[in-house]
Amino acid sequence: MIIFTDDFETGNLSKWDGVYNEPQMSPPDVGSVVVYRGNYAAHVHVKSMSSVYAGCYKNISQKHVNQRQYIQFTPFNNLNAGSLKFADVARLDLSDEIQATIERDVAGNTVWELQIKEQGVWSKHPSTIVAVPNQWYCVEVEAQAATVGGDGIARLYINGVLAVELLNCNFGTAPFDRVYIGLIWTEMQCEADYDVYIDDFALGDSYIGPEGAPPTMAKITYQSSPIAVNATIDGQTVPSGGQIEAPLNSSITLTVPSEATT
Ligand SMILES: [Ca+2]
Repeated sequence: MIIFTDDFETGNLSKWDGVYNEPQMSPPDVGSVVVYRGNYAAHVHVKSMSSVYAGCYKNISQKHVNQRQYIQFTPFNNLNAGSLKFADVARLDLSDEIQATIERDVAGNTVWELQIKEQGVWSKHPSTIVAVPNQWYCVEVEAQAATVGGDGIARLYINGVLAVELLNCNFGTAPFDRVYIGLIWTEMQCEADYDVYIDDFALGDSYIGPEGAPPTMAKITYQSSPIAVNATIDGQTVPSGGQIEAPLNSSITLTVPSEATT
């Protein structure tokens, strides 16, 4: 079941419970330059230094968490090997965390990875799926608290494919408290700043999966005879003809002229 979504079409981060940023970073924002779907996507401008972060969070109380989002990053030249963390399911005491990350060597070879913290102990679990810049990825993190201890579950899905699965995780039994998105953390010192974009976030308690290809156009057919109907798309009058073709997120209005109703 889907519990919360944000496609960022409000143009801001008002659906989230809070934003956070390391002092050298700007808070996350919402822009219209790079989007997966619609007109807006969330954005983090990442400073070139390591150990910086900026993002937003949603408070939850769930033992089984799926968080899905589309992520794209711009090219960057890392000067050391390390990971870049994009998404997190966590407890407020930070005893257990489940994160979608990329792992990069000094040559720039980059793979998607799952990182988990079990009772305070971190481990990295790289997949074989390559992560390249300037491309949207559907990234889903699944986390399940333990029921009796030692039977927690963590999974990473990339573009609908199970990339990493960890059973028998030593998570606690309490519900998870928060999901984070943005640039959670970076271990990499880079030559220059770069950017991370996020769109179509969904939070649920079971597998969510990709949305499919971004929608292009929707067609609406309407009857304009014997009574004339005026149609607008996003406030612009369109020629009458009985059919409107418009992007799915458009605001479409059909009105009957007042003289036609008498
Ligand atoms: Ca959007």
